[in-house]
Amino acid sequence: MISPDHITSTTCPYCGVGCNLHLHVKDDFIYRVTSPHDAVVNQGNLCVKGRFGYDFMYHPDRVTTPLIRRTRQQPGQRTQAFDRSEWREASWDEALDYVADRLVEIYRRDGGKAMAVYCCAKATNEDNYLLQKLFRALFRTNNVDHCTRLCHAGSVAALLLSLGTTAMSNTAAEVIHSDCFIVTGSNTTENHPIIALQMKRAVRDYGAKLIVIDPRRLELCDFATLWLPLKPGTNVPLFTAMAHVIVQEGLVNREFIEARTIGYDEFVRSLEPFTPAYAESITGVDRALIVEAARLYATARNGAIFWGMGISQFSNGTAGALGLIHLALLTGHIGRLGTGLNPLRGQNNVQGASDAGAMPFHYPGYMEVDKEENARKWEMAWNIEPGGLNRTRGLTTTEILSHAHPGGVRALYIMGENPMMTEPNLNVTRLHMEQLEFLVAQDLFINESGAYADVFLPATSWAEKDGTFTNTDRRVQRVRHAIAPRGQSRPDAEIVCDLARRIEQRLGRPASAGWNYAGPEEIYREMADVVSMFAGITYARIEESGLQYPTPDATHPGTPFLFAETFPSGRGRFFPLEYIPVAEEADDEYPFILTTGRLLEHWHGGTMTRHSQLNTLYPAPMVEMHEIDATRLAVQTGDAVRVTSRRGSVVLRVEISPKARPGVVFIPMHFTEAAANLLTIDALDPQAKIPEFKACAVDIQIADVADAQQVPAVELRGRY
Ligand SMILES: Nc1nc2c(c(=O)[nH]1)N[C@H]1C(S)=C(S)[C@@H](COP(=O)(O)OP(=O)(O)OC[C@H]3O[C@@H](n4cnc5c(=O)[nH]c(N)nc54)[C@H](O)[C@@H]3O)O[C@H]1N2
Ligand SMILES: Nc1nc2c(c(=O)[nH]1)N[C@H]1C(S)=C(S)[C@@H](COP(=O)(O)OP(=O)(O)OC[C@H]3O[C@@H](n4cnc5c(=O)[nH]c(N)nc54)[C@H](O)[C@@H]3O)O[C@H]1N2
Ligand code: SF4
Ligand SMILES: [Mo]
Repeated sequence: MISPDHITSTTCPYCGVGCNLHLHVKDDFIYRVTSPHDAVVNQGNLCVKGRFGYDFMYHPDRVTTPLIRRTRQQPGQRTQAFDRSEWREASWDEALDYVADRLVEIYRRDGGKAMAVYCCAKATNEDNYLLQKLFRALFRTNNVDHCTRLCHAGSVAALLLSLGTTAMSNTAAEVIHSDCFIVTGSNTTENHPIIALQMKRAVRDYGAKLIVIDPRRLELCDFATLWLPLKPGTNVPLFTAMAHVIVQEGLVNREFIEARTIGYDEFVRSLEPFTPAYAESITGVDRALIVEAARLYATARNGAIFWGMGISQFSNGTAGALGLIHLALLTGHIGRLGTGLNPLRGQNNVQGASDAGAMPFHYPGYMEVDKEENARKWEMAWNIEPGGLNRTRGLTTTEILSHAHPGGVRALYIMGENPMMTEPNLNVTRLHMEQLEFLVAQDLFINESGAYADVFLPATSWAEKDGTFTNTDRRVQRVRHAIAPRGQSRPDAEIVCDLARRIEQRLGRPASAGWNYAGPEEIYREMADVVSMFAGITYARIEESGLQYPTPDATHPGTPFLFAETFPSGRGRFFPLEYIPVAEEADDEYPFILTTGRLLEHWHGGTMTRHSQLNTLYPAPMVEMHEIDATRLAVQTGDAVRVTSRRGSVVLRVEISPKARPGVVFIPMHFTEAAANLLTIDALDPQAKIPEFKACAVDIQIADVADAQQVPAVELRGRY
């Protein structure tokens, strides 16, 4: 038995659950991860990623020296370079001077509109706060965004429209206080495993009724009272038909509607066409099930709704989320323990990166960039002349790349994201990447996007730095370094400050005191001094366990659930909805609907998990399909097929799965050798600008022999 030199308490770097980890360290090496039984969020439970997925940081492919591409890339001819021989090692001074020179050259020539940055939902609040500050304060641009755009943007747009808020209203663990809860568009077992444990406990030990609304037969269906297997893209008619039933049967909470909402009468009129029969004809869900689900939720004492990407990742994603908000407003299932509107946030720190201003329309704390008083506050905090900050909304991630052309975005700085795996329609995304004049990647690995970069800046992983992450419950928790940085890698915040000082000097701006911090706590303080909901959060107070914002002052205990009295917008607003089908439906030429998403063992573009022992658990991509479709195609599990959409084509092996429904196939997004996003469509939700990752049309053919030889045979593990 090894005895550790020390055990460091920190927060998991994978998902938004935010489990507490104990990293056991011997000789500056993490050899084991555990979690204490009294951990507030996870009570000692961990999923396979938190427990075993940390070894990517030791992988030989990790880059720990600054690199510069040997040949200068020209716009229009930029190419991917994974081969180290195409890069040369550089000192930090040389690399940062080069980055500063080229960014300043482009900014001087083309102004702030040519500059853009992708922040990072894997990095800390402090890292993100500083990077958005750099681009806003020094380059006077709001072209600042991150993967939240590809994620809960539809939910955020809907919550802002209706309630004036963006985050989860309640704490996930409160699910044991719900007597009925809906899980929709969320494969919670694989993607928020510890919350799924709590949900199962709510059903098994506390007698709660679970309603699953999802096209796939997920593991949670084993625990559900009802499963509504809808056709992808039909959330709006389904939820609106539930509202129709709730109103028709007089199951509404009159008192709540009168006291706390607006627009009810007009909304009720709009419900008329959305009968359960009409919804059945569109969604494919039996009308009796729709009625039963509506009754079950509406008559609960405490009803809660949890949702995920199956709601927001549609060109009607905002409308889908509004459909859910309406159900809570009709029934008053919000503002109490065990109720609420709970969009499960995905990345470990997507909530925090959004809170810290890594968004094109908002400064930190969701302060709109186009409001004068907000701009003035940040000008004072950042020591900038009045009128200095840009007051126009910036471009979103999806727009930043589509604006990469002369006269548009010329320089892009990517801290820990991978658009060449995670944006839709990769063949077009690639053309945009090629058009950039200058690209910086700050990451642990040269991923599919970093391979296009001019300069690579090696960042440390979460286990080599200090700071905070904010989980899906709005809980700000500590991240602590357990081991020394590998090689020459440096924490993101340190890299950003070092670069900012160089840029400031080149721009001839007075050297502000703003880029010298004693440590991450001082960075957090700078933000919390302006953003009142974080004002009461200090590192001392979150030493043991995190605090849930809003925490307005030093004695405030934090806020487990929101909206007991009122909504930030005052009253919750109903919005009459229309059913707009997905951008691309199945037809004779492309007869299957493709939906994309995640697997328990892997993470997004795979940069972390495919460099981890987790990869051995699920080593190659598979397309999940129903037995009926497999019979029709005359294929069996393990056969290689070519899946083609109007935009691209991939070859991978079949998995006949009890989760699939006929006509709908599922491809995970994690595998570069069969990237799901070669197939997906870049249709966007008009309000949230989120892409339609969850539905497009594909054709499937048996792969020819040459193609089949390219894909390794896979041994199937027993999965749920
Ligand atoms: N293992 C693992 N965990 C993760 C991640 C990861 O990459 N790997 N990523 C994290 C991130 S950033 C996020 S955002 C979360 C995402 O977590 P989830 O939201 O659970 O993500 P997805 O796997 O994309 O699955 C969404 C579900 O939507 C369903 N769906 C598809 N179309 C529709 C529809 O029309 N209506 C409804 N109601 N449902 C539909 C799918 O069948 C699927 O079950 O996971 C987080 N956790
Ligand atoms: N088809 C399809 N596409 C999707 C989705 C889908 O469901 N289907 N889901 C979308 C969603 S919800 C999301 S959130 C996005 C995710 O999209 P991305 O954020 O682009 O994906 P990741 O693979 O998580 O990229 C994280 C990167 O950060 C690096 N990294 C990790 N830790 C650190 C750190 O501390 N510092 C720095 N500098 N880098 C670090 C990792 O090595 C990795 O390269 O994908 C979206 N794309
Ligand atoms: S549930 Fe999420 S936070 Fe918890 S161990 Fe798994 S990946 Fe980490
Ligand atoms: Mo996400």
